[in-house]
Amino acid sequence: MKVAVYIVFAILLASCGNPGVASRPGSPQDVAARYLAENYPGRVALDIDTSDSELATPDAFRVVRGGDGEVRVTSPSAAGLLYGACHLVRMHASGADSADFDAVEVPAYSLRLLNHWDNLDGTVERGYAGRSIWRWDALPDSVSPDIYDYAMRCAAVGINGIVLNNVNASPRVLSAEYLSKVRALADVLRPYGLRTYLSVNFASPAALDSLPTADPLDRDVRRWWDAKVDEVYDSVPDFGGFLVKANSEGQPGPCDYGRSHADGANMLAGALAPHGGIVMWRAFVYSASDADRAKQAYQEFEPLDGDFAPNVILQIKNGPVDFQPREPYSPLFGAMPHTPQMAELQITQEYLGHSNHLAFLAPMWNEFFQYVEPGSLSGIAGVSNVGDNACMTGHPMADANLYAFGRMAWNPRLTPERIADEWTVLHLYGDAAAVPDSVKEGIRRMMLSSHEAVVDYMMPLGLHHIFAFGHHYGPEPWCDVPGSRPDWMPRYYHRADRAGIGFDRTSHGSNAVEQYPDSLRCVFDDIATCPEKFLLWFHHAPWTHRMSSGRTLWDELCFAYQRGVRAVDGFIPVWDAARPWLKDGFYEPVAAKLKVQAKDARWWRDACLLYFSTFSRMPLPEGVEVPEHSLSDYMRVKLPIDNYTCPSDSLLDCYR
Ligand code: GCW
Repeated sequence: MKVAVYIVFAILLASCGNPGVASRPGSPQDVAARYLAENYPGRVALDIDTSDSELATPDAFRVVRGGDGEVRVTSPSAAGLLYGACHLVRMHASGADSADFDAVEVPAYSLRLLNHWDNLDGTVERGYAGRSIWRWDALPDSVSPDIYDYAMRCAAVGINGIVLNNVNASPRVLSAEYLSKVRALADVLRPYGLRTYLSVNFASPAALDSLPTADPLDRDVRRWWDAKVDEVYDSVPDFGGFLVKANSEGQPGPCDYGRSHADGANMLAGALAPHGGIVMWRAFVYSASDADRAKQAYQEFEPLDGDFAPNVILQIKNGPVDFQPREPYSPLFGAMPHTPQMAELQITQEYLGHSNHLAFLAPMWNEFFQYVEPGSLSGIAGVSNVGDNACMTGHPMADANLYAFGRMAWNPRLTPERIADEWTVLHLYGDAAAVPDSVKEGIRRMMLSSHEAVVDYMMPLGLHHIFAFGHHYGPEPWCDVPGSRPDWMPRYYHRADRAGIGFDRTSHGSNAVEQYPDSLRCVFDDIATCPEKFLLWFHHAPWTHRMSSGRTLWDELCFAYQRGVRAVDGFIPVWDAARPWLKDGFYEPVAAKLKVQAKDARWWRDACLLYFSTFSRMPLPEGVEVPEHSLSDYMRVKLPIDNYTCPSDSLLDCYR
């Protein structure tokens, strides 16, 4: 089949006035035409072509420029045409000569998904950009116009599926009432090449229909899921499948009935298989056992390799604990050769300063792909940072993370530099061609160094999980909530004492290193070869341990915190210098947030160093600023959970 759509048609489409629900385009090809009409000046033909052997997957596309100047985009699918159109717009915006537009692009993964942790009451777990963009209450009768914009933003970076609701899933999402809302959303998302998925609560049969059990081997339970899945597909014929958090942090699961994760996943997979649906089963499990939390997911899942149905994919967080500012990769990756796996990355900045701190995450994800071979994965999911705020991602610069996630889900080998350059040209600068090189270079360096800066002022050298309890904003390495699980307390992770600091996961300690392939196990196990960025993840090192810089560990720690503070201070003049070149809506909010970030960076440095010095009993080295307040003052700081900014300059006024 060959269908050519020309821009003239697209202009007609685009000129229908403010597009209400009814006049929105109906297929990805229409969306592509419309997008080109609005963003690309030349003539473009969009042709479905199923005969091109280089276009090996449906979303792949080819872009060629004909002799007459017309550009031709071909793909086996309408969605591929949309991705090709977006490629063209990207290339055009970045000032590339149209001769360079020619490309064959095949996405690395057929599953490039966003996971929304959106609750049905409109709140968003770990969301820092307002309430749920879905506006569940208004559905199905009214669909927020923001959703169309969001869908286009997703399509423009190649995302092709969305899990609509929180993994801590309410059973109600599968009720008839909510399925009608889900259907309305799926109808809106479909033309943008976005498939709809749902998180499901494993106890749904019991919770929704009062079955006496949710045991996956129970015949009635299986029937219930079969019928429920049929009902879902009646509403959404191209429904993608289920995402499941089971037996994790209090969620129900198959282990409640003495069954394994494979039993649970396979039961759902059996219901979905006739419709072509999949199960994404999360590996984020840990119990309050004595075993090192970093080892538990591996211990639970590795023995199940080969037991899962073919349409089950194990969804694994990038690191073995939980989206910390820096973690080594999870050793489950690559350890289950008979089980498809996908990576779960967190775009929302739960552990990276929420939507107050600038942290461009492409370098962090790039580091993950240095260890995990992209080709070993079947898909990739990102926990969304989107809400109904005017700035959809809460921090104007956090849009770069949504962008980076999509681009890396398409091609994990794209460099952070390239992604930062693309995003700034498309979204940050008014007229990119006019921006002086010095400004561009300043912004590029700021973005590329921003994640490392956050690591430095929060948790350098492999420290992790020393956040304030609950909301995870700000430092609380001393936190001790009586009666709470030890593995939810920072001390469990930093283990500072008179001798040193860090979690001994070596062969002499918890032996978490044994879960890594031999080549890495040896490197991580030996304090002399362990990369210093992971030092305190794997070792309980003496305060006087000699670092490669020649400094003691204590001094190095102090300098790292100080370096993080300096880096953020340095972002402020860079941002000010860029002011004349920025699009509207960027300068003021980011300038204000950088001030908060600079203040928070000092808070982290001072609180952590004062606290750790009670163990090291060593002085701050010269060059590290003297803390403004006392440790006991910092220990009294209590941040209200829903208010992370304040006008006052004094931390103690703000946060107590
Ligand atoms: O990071 C932790 C978060 C929880 C989250 C959980 C998970 C959705 O603090 O809020 O729950 O991970 O990934 O399941």
